[in-house]
Amino acid sequence: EDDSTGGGSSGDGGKAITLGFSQVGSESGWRSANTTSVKDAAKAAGYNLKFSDAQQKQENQISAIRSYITQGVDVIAFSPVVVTGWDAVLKEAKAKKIPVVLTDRSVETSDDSLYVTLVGSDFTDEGRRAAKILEKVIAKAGLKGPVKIAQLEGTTGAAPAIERAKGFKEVMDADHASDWKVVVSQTGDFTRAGGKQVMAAFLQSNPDINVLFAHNDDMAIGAIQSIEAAGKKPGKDILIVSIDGVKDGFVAMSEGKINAIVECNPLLGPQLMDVVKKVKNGESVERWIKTKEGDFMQDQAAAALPSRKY
Ligand code: GYE
Repeated sequence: EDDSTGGGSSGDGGKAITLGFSQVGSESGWRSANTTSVKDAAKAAGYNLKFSDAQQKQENQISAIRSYITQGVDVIAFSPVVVTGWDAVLKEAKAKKIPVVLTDRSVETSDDSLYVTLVGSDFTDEGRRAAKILEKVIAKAGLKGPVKIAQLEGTTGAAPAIERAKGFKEVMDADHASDWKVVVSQTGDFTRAGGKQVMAAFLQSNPDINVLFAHNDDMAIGAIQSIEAAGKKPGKDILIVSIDGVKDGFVAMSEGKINAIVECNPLLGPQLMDVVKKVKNGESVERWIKTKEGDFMQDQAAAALPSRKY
């Protein structure tokens, strides 16, 4: 899926910036909001945006980036589906002197000069925040005895999946080595269908789970369907903490089915367009431009819902 929009004037008399953007896919509510934000911000900035959706496949992203290199765009931005395997194509961009900006997700590379900056969240910290807010959720629910956690991981090999698990484990190992245990953990690929299916299997193999940590709201929402189908109450029999803070997550939270959400802001478009302009003009930018976000408990959900922007 490819499309190209804009191409008008840059508003300052110069030639419009052509930005090639390779999106991960459309796996979640977060992703849809992110795509809208990028498209709207590119339009507002007067850029010529070339956008492609990789449908969560790395090979599609690599070929989109290659085509942007061939077309000679001014700047390439992409949200890498997984962390590894980018060096070759990034070297091709560098050879053609096309700067690369990462958005949302990071890469692992042996050569730091292969990208200019990352605009996105601190996923390790989100994992820590999820564990911290789970402490509150457990205290509030008055859960006694061993905490048996099921973890629904994001896409295998993706930065947010790796780092959210890492941050969560860090707090767990430091403060809850004796009272918390992750009894099952598997990927649900950041999708509702994945969350639903994997949670159903978890409930079969480990019927005594009393906590779910989902790496995103969509998987939590899918899991809720399986929990209810198993005759249990989400948010009561199984306490749920997830990450993102999309509207449907807030709806589930206001219904009492999710206990807490760690926010991860997808509205990166305006910041990205800003950075792209600076990079195009040869200005220096920070290596990591972090997103600011908050944490929400269930009792804040109803009040926060109307003002949620995604
Ligand atoms: O949490 C999830 C999406 O990379 C931060 O990707 C993003 C994650 C987000 O599919 O919902």
